[in-house]
Amino acid sequence: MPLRAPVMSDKSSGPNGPGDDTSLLTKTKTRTQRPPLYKVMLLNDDYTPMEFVVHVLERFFGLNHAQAFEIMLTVHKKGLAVVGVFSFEIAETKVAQVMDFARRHQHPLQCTMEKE
Ligand code: TYC
Repeated sequence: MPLRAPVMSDKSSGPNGPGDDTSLLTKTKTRTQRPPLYKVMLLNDDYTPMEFVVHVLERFFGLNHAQAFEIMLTVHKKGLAVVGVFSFEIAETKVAQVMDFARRHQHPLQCTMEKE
């Protein structure tokens, strides 16, 4: 590469030496937006059989039997429990699936979602 003598337009080496570049730099901070998340909750009632709730948790929330039983018991004792956290569309689908499944089996089980 041919060498040339430094000139004034070389911003890194102006007449006052290197580092005198007064041009304004605009820094654009890019913040990654995370999608909002929604808690899906099961509510307790006095009529839905425990085994049915356990089955729902295994079938629609991918829990193993022990996890499903534990969450079912939490709902039974505390009145409700979060069974999963999802994007809006997935949460909506889970709620609809559970509500439809419960209705078809004539159980009053309620499933709701809430922004985290
Ligand atoms: N409370 C119900 C019963 O005693 C069991 C139950 C658990 C119902 C969880 C709903 O989301 C529920 N049979």
